Amino acid sequence: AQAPVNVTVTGAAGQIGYALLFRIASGQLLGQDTPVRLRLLEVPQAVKAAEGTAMELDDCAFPLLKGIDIFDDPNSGFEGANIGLLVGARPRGPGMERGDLLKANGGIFKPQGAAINAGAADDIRVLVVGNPANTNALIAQAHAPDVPAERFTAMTRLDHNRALSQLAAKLNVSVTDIKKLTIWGNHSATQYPDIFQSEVGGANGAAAVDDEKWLAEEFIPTVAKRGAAIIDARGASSAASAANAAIDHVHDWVNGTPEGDWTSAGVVSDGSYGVPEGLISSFPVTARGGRFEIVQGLDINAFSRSRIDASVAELAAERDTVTELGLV
Ligand code: NAX
Repeated sequence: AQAPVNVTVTGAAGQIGYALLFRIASGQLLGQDTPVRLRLLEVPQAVKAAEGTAMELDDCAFPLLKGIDIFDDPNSGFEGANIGLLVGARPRGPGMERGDLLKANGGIFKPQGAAINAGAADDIRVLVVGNPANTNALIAQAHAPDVPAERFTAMTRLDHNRALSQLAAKLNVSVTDIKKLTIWGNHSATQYPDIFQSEVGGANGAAAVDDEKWLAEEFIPTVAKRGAAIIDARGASSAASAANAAIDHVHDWVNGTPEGDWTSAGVVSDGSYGVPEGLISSFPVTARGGRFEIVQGLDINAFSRSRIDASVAELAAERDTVTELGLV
C-alpha cells in the first residue's frame, strides 16, 4: 500500500479550511489510491476550533485518512509535509494601508517559509491561498532557499474557474466546451482574464463572443470583482469555491493538465511574456510529471498587453514594498 502523503493546512479552523479538509480527506485532492495524513496549523487561540473540525473528520470515517495532528507552531506543522496549503493569512482591517497588510502577512509567511525550508519533505509543493496570495508566496519562497522556487505557487484557479463559468454562460455552452482560458497577473482586482487564446467548441472564444464592450465592461470586471460580489450576497467571503479551486490546483499540479488544454496558476516567472523574473504571477500553465510549465509562444494583442502590464506592475510594486520592509 502507498505511504500516506502529509498535507499541511494552515488556517485550518477558518471557513476555507472547513470546506477544504473534508475534500482532502475524502481523496479529492490526490485521488482514491492515495492515503493522506492531515497536519493542521492554527494560531493558539484557534486550536480548540481546529480540534472540533478534527473530531468531525474522525466522524466521517474516511478510509483514506490515516491521521490528524494539530499544531500552533510552523516548525512542527510543516515537519515532513509533502503538500502545504497556506490558507491562513491576516485580513485587511479597517484603515489598514497596503504596506501594513504586507507587513502583517510577512510576519506569517516568513516563518512559514523558514519552517518549510527546515523540515518539509524533499518533494514539498506549496499553494498559497491566503491574501495577498502572490506576494505572500513570494515571501515564503524567499525564506526557503533550499527548496526549488518553482514549488511555491499562488492560487488564481478560483479566478480561472469564475472566468470559465462566466464565458460559458455568455455563450450558452458547457464549461467543458471551453479550453485555454487564462488569468494573468495578480490575484487582485487588476488580474486579467484573457479569452483571446480560448477555444470554444474548436472556434476562438473571443471571436465567438465578438463583443469587446462586453469583454471590457462586463466580463473582466465581473471576474475580477466576483469576490466582493460574493461578500455582498453571502455576508461572508468565498469559501467552498475557494476550497474547490485549491483542490483543482493541487490535483492538476500532481496529476497533470488534460492534453490540449491548460489552466492558470501563480508561478515564479522565468521572464516569459515580459513578466520580471522571480515575480509570482499568474500565467497559462500546463502540468506534466508534477511540474507546472508556462505555456510559451502565445501572441499577445494590444488589449491584453496593457492589462497584463498593469497587473504585473502591481506585483512589482508589492515586491518593492516587501523588499523595503526586509521581508524578502
Ligand atoms: P478565515 O478568517 O475564516 O480563516 C483564516 C484562519 O487562518 C483563521 O482560523 C486564523 O486563525 C488562521 N490563521 C491566521 N494566522 C495564522 C497563522 N499564522 N498560522 C496558521 N493559521 C493562521 O478566512 P478564510 O475565509 O478561510 O480565508 C483565508 C484566506 O484566503 C484569506 O486571506 C482570504 O483573503 C483568502 N482567499 C483567497 C482566495 C484566492 O483566490 N486566492 C479566494 C478566497 C479567499 O478570499
